[in-house]
Parts: sequence; structure tokens; C-alpha cells
Amino acid sequence: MRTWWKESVIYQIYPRSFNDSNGDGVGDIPGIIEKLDYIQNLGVDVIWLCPFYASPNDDNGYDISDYYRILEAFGTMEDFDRLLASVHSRGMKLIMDLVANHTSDEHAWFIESRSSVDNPKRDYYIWKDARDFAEPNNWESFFGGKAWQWDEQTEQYYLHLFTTKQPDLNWDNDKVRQEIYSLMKWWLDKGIDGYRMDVISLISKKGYEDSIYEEFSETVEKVFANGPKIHDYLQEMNKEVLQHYDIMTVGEGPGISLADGVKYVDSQRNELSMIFHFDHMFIDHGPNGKFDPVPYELVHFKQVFVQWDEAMKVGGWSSIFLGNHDFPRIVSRFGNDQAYHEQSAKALSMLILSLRGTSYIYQGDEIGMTNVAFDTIDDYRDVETVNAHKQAMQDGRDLLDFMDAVHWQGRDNARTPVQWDATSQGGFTTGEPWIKINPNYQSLNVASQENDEHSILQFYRQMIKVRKDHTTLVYGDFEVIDILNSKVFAYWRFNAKERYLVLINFSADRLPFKIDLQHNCKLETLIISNYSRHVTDYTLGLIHLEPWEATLIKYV
Ligand code: ISL
Repeated sequence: MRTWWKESVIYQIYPRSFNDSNGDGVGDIPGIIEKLDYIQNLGVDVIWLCPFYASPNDDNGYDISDYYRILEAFGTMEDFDRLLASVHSRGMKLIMDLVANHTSDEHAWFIESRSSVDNPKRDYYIWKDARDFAEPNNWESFFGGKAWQWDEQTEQYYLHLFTTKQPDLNWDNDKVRQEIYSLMKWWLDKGIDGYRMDVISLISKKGYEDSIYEEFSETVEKVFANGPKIHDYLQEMNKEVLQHYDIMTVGEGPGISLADGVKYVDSQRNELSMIFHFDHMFIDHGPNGKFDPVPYELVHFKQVFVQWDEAMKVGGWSSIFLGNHDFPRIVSRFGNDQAYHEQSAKALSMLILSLRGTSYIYQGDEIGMTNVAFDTIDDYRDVETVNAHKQAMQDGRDLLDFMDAVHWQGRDNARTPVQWDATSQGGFTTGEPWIKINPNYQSLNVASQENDEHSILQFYRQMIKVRKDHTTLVYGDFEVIDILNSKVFAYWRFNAKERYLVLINFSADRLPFKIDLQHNCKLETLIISNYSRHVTDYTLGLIHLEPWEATLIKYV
């Protein structure tokens, strides 16, 4: 069924790093308002704003201390209302992050909960007695160290799957669920258009046995995620909240496997519109996680997309993304940020915008922003990176090797300020930015790409328009060509009337490629390419793909 959110292109904003309007070094809501023309000119439909609620910022806003207030550094509720109205008046929509697996330890609920064992809010969180004078089980947290924190005053441990300042809520408590539904309605009644739900796969706990798995990712999948009540809770949320509004939802799903995925989004089950799975995001993580990176194979990468498309095609719907605020810059990770920076950034945009599913673009990727390599840990801000550095020191790991891993995989790669122009601090702030800007801002910035008709930015705009103009790219079938080809990602998008061929060379080599026209179709037009190509180049069936070439051709 045709639905607005399937046809939408979503632009993700990490407010802290987007645009600072008042010179305090931190991006803010008025800063976003200043850039709405820019966002609208990209051609996107929906803005997803990462958390901007009140927060002590242990995890940059993913630790919320009040769901009904705006972080002071980001502005006021009036600013937010103005933003929402301006987004709507431009015909765009706005979705928010819902972080409901945990709160901040500075949230009023937790302050009460920890005050005594018989406080009425004690059961809002997950408290357990010590086991043999130590943690209740062997669980580790996502950001290093144990997942349990001892509370001196009440002599119990509380669970925190993320930092110690992010205690997990107890979703088995009806009152907790009602609190969450109320705050969701409060924002929806203001007119927001949906939610991205943070780690929603973790809200129902399976019990508190030790994990028997060595790799953390296995523990996430087999112990933390997809608890027994997850689908009951999502269906209840849908009945009480979601179904009363014309909105979209996307559940972030660490630990959601192919087999579980469709259960979250099958339209018959009334849960979520889409999920983010992580099979391609963890593709280059080694046995010890992201700071133990390993090379990945393109064939494996393609298989992930093929398998998920297959799993979602009846009744479900995919979200297509290559990066966000938790992962490296896409051009540095999946493209080539050196000799083929421009070509590969454009090629990745074609992938995002021509696969079946809703397309997500993360701020700065539309100009090909790259990873950053700060020399010293002092320049890093992300709690995950900072904790991992402490751990690496304790473990006696070679710190140069650790810093290499941070340069490759750390979350701050995606959190440096957006590079607006070549002026001081890239035009992001007139003050000192909360995190250093990537030193390449003088040559890589929005202003210079606005003035260059061949820029990455212009290609993104064209590619978004191509997607809007050809609904077969949204809804059509997907058939990969030559899956075992280790350098080219080629596929058809088609329906009974028309076919689109997408050819993306994921390598710096010039490669022969045979276009197999077994479908008996006729070449019609070359829709877009990141090289100056002519339709006649493709008539013979055998062509040479240029390094990182991405070409989209229409057949009938
Ligand atoms: O980046 C990761 C850790 O290496 C991911 O596993 C990430 O922690 C996971 O996808 C959950 O992310 C979300 O919840 C976190 C928050 O820190 C992330 O920014 C958010 O996207 C806790 O709220």
C-alpha cells in the first residue's frame, strides 16, 4: 500500500553538532531553524531530530532527566514550537527520538526510586540484591564495565545496559508504560509526526541469568534483545498511542536478527512502521567489538541487503541507512575518502536512494564529510570512546593501535560540527565548538559545494529528485545481479511496466561488466551517473565501469 513514510527521504540531525546560533559552541534549535531552507532545498521530506530533552549529557542527550523540557543549551519550548511550525509550513515533517529503555539517573523518577526500597517508584527501575557480595550476574554494559551499579544507601544494585548514569526502566511495571505513553501523546498532540525509538528491542528483559556468550554482540542478541513481552508492549503502545495519529515510527533494534525483524514491522501486527537493524553496521567489528575492527567483504555487505529485503518484502518495510551519529562517516567506511572521495560519496548516495525501503541521510553525509583523526584522547567527547580508552589502558593495550581503532570506528567521527563554509570553525559557531571541527573544513563545506554544479551536494539533490520522480525506486521489486561479484553492487528495481538498472562499482579499479539483458527489455534513458556518461555507452551490454562509478539506467 502506498504510504507517505515509505516514499519519504529522512534527514537526521544531531542538534549538538548541526548549527550554533548563539556562539556557545553547542548547536541549538534556533540554529536548525536558520538552516531550514537548506534542508528543504535538499528535497527531503522528514527531519529526525536526535534527543533535545533536558539531560545532564552523560551520553549526549540519550540520558533524559525530564521528557517535558528542552535542554537549555538547545533553546526553549517556544523555539521548539517555532521549529515545528516552520517545518510544517514548508510541507515537511518532524520526528523525535524516544529514549525509553532508560532515563538519566538525574530523572525525578530515579531520584525517588533510589531514595528507599519502599519508595512507590522503587519498581520503576530494575533493582537486585548482590550475589555473593558482587553483581547479580555477569552482564557487561554497552559502554564497558559491568551493567550493574551498587547503591550504597539502599544496598542493592540497579541495572544499566548503557552508562551508570542511564538506569534501565522496568517496562514490566504498568505505571512505567503508562508514563511513557503519556509523554508520547503529549508530544504527538503538539503535532510531531512520529518517533525513532532508541534501543526499543531491549525494553522487555528476559530474566537475569548469566550470559554464556563470549562475544558481546551475541549477548545483545541472545540475552538482552527481543524479550518475551516486547511484542505485547509494542502492540499495547500501538493501541494506546500510535494508531490514533498519522505518524511513522522506526525502532532502533540492536540484537534484532533476520528472523525476528519482520515481527516488529509486519503491517498485520500493528507494532512499528520500520526498524533499523545493524547487520551491515557491525560488519567490520571484530570479536572484541568496534574497537577491534576487521575488513569486510562487499559480497557479505550485499547479502545483508538481499536477505533483509527478502525478509521484509511481504508485509514489512525496510529502512535504508549507511550511517548515523553512532557510526563512522559513510564515505570513510564504505567509500574511499582519498582519491575517489567525490565519486564514492555520490555512489553511496545512489545506494541509499535506490534500494527498496525508506531512505535515511545523516547530516553532513550530503557533502561527503569524512572521519576525523584527533591525536589525543583529550579531544574526544564520546563516553563510549573515553571509557574504551580507560579500559585499553587498564588492559595494557598498545594505545597507538587503540587510537587507530578510534579513528576508524569511534562515534565522534560522525559528531564533529557540520562544515557550512570555509570561515573559522566552518561557520558552525562563532565561539569554541564543544568538539573540534574536522580540519578539512576549508576545502570540504556546504558553501563551496553550493557553487559547484558537480558537487556531492548537487548529486544528492538530483538523486533525491530521481527517487521522488520514479516510484518504482520506492516500491518496485529488487533483484541483485551477480551477487558473488566482489567489487560491483548491481541490481534491478522493477515492476511489470519498467525496469531500472543500478550499477555501482565499489572499487578504485576500472572494471569490465556485462549487463545481462535476459529480461528482454529495451534501454530507454540514462537517468543519472556520477561520470559524464552517454546512453550509447551501455547499448552493447558490455561496458567498463569507471572507479566508483554509479549509474542508473531506465529500461522498458
Ligand atoms: O554504537 C553502538 C555501540 O558501539 C551501538 O551499539 C549503540 O550503542 C546502540 O545502537 C544503541 O544506540 C542508541 O542508544 C544509546 C545511545 O548512546 C546511542 O547514541 C543511540 O543511538 C543509548 O541510549
